[in-house]
Amino acid sequence: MGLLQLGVSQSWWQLSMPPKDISTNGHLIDHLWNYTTMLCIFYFILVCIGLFGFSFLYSRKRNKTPYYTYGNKKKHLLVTAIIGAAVFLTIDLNITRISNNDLLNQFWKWPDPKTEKVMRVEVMAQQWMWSFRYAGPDQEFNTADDVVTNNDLRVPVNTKVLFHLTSKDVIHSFFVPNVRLKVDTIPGRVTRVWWEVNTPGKYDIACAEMCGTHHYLMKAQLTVLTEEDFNRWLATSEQLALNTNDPDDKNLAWGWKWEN
Ligand SMILES: [Cu+2]
Repeated sequence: MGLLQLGVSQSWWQLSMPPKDISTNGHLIDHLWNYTTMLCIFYFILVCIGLFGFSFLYSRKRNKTPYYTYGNKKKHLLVTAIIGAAVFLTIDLNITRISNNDLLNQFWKWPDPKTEKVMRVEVMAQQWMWSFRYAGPDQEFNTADDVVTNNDLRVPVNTKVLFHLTSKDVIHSFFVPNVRLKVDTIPGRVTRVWWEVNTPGKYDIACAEMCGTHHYLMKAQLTVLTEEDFNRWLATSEQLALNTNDPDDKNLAWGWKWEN
């Protein structure tokens, strides 16, 4: 039924497009993607023109006497060097420059919970599910009042959310297509990622690292709520956590002390 609905409401062209970007920085990734794709298409067309153009120009029909060359004349070396430099400068070096700028100016500008409003979430990946942990009323992680959910991540809209992630078993990858973010979760190490999303709704979270038999089932749901709805949900969940969390339950204590 899902497929049928997709087929009816969306064209193949739409289906081949990336999902809706709901983040403040996603357009940077889209730009890099489009830039890379466009330049690859451009050079592909150039190669085709060369391949078919020269095949036509130097066909046996138009060249009765063969001409042999080793391509080592000054002219040949110059043309080769220019093409090589053009590809390197316009694709390789430029992609490096753009992505480096994006990292320095946006993605590595970590929000500081001490000086601005930041929602903090700890993420534990394991075969084959995602667990999320909120600090609870005491603002300390891995205490009895923590709100812990499985495969159910809820965040407020228009708020910076900072994630610290790790894994219980093998390497997984936290992937949220609508936010254009992907970060590995590694056993024994804490990785970080942050975002700010601007559109309430429900979105997919997937594992993007082949992590075992049920890798394909390792998905969670992201729910972006208005600040009001989020606060109401968090308050209810905190109350529930206070009433039901068992401080001696080892399975519940997978969190860690937050370090910036
Ligand atoms: Cu996984």
